Amino acid sequence: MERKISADLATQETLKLAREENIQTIWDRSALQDPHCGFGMLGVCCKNCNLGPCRIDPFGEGAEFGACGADKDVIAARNLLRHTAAGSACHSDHGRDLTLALLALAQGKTQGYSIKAEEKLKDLAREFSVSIDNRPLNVIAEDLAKKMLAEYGQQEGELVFVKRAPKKRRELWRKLGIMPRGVDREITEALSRTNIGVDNDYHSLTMSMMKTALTDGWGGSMAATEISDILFGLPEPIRSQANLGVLKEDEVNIILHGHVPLLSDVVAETAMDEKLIAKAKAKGAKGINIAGVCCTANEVLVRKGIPVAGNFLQQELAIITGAVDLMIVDLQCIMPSLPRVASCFHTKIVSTHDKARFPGVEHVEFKEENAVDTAKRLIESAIENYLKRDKSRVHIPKQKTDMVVGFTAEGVFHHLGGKFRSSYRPLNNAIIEGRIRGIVAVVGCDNPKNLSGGSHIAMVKELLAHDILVVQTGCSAIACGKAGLLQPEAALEYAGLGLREVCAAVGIPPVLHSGACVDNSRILIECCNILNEGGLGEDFSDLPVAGAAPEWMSEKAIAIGWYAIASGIMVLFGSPLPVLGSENLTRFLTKELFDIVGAGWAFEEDPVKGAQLLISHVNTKREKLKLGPMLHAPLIRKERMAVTA
Ligand code: SF4
Ligand code: MSK
Repeated sequence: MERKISADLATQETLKLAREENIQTIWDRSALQDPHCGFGMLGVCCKNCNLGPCRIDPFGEGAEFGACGADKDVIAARNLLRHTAAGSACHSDHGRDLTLALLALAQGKTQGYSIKAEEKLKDLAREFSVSIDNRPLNVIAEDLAKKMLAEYGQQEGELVFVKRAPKKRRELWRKLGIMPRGVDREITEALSRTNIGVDNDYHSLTMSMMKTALTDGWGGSMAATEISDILFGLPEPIRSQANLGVLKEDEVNIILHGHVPLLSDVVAETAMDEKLIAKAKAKGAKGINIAGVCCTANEVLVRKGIPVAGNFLQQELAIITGAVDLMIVDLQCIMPSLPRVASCFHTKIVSTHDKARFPGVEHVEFKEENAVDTAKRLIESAIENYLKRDKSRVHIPKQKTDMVVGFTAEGVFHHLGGKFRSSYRPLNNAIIEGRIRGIVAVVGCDNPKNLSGGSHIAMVKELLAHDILVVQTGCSAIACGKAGLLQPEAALEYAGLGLREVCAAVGIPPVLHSGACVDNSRILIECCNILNEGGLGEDFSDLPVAGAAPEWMSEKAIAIGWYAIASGIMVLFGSPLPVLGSENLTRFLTKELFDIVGAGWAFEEDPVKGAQLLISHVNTKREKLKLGPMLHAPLIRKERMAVTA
């Protein structure tokens, strides 16, 4: 299979350098896996017990059943449920870390943290039935954090955030038996179901996927977003830049990589300390440059405007520039290869989270009670390491693109509603009147099996041409940021006339960057707000909206996809879930689920064709809502794909 390299010039250039220097990257390792295991891709291998491993012949010529008697439907469904549980656990643990930090802050056990969004804390407290009357903020925060933590282990009842969902949807979840009780409760049950000889029906296994993932979207991820806003501030539109070109030849470069903003936010703040800057200058650097990779990047980007060095696929490339003095990692999406790549340069890698360790890598345990001291220590070690940088090996690509980011559910009220009319009405009206066709969330990872970021760009451009407002999170947002789609001017070049008018009127980009992967929960809230505003139906499944992850790779993406679908929002993946070995499960996920929850999966590798499927889905929803025709014909795009093979 011919491997496709990114459309991004900085990636191409640095990859060329890596190959000249014989440094292996994800593209090389991925190619070495070709052809990927067919059984794994089809989802029909199982190693859930020691009777196996077993595999089912998808062509019906070999084994039809595993040793225990499991058929391909059960095996594929059990595997997918395990992926869903792992993805949900990852996001939910992220939310738990943030909640524990809020508790520690409330109890006076942190350094460098404060309540940055007082009103949001109070709103959340009310939602969790925590009294706020004349009580100090820290007492409110303590009670709130304890209640939120208790909910993780709740055995009966319903998650509090679920009350935000439309009544009709909640009733459906109850009727289907997929209303989530507690985060840990459902994840444990999911894993229990997948043990040998427990749940042997792909239908009920699928229902468990949705129930488990709902604990992510309406539980752990939503908690992560809300508490991040409380601790670090509500994002607001802010200018910044993306791509490897944000690294600086004459400054100490520190990369923040991972997901949980607990340390990264403090590092970004601490790096502005005049004494530390003076220390860097004393070593010959002009300053301290902080940049991010992956979703930690998105967290500090949308709140502080810290530039992004790259998305998932660029983490090794950042080191290969030879200009990174320190890479601080926490957890999730951190390639195990990083220490090997770093060993070719002076770059120091420091792990900071107890759950994410690397052999041979210095571990500086991060604790909230000494966050600032830890940040200082790390920055000082980067300054020391700057002296070891071999200037002759520094090769920073020049590419960096301006962007405007930081659009939240609350922000949409402000921007699309206008300064003096905080309301979703103008947004709803733009959809109803046919200026905006609908809204699609294009999110998720970048993947060398696809077009390495290019699929996001091609899909988003096609959607924009059809007057679809695009909301983004994660590495997808970074890919589009690098391509210049997160600038207000992008509306003039890529958006259809209706969307262009709306963007020009309020001065927003046609693609709204909403944050990190956990912030897909913001998109759920935006959908709630659109429904509450009225005129576009009563349930998520009525809305002209959809979700897509053209280059998904993480189990977290599966969990996100599932909670969107369980909520009634159709999701398209650029490569199929590993279920195609089971015709029954595939049909259930891609067809029959639409009749059960009003949404299901679609798979399409070609990003433009994928966009067309999404557009057609949005059109169907518009017809069902009896909305009038669009005011303008779609934009005819000269180029379909700005992607090289
Ligand atoms: Fe094989 Fe069944 Fe054991 Fe899976 S659970 S490894 S299919 S015997
Ligand atoms: S970092 S989960 S590669 S979006 Fe959130 Fe990017 Fe996917 Fe990780």
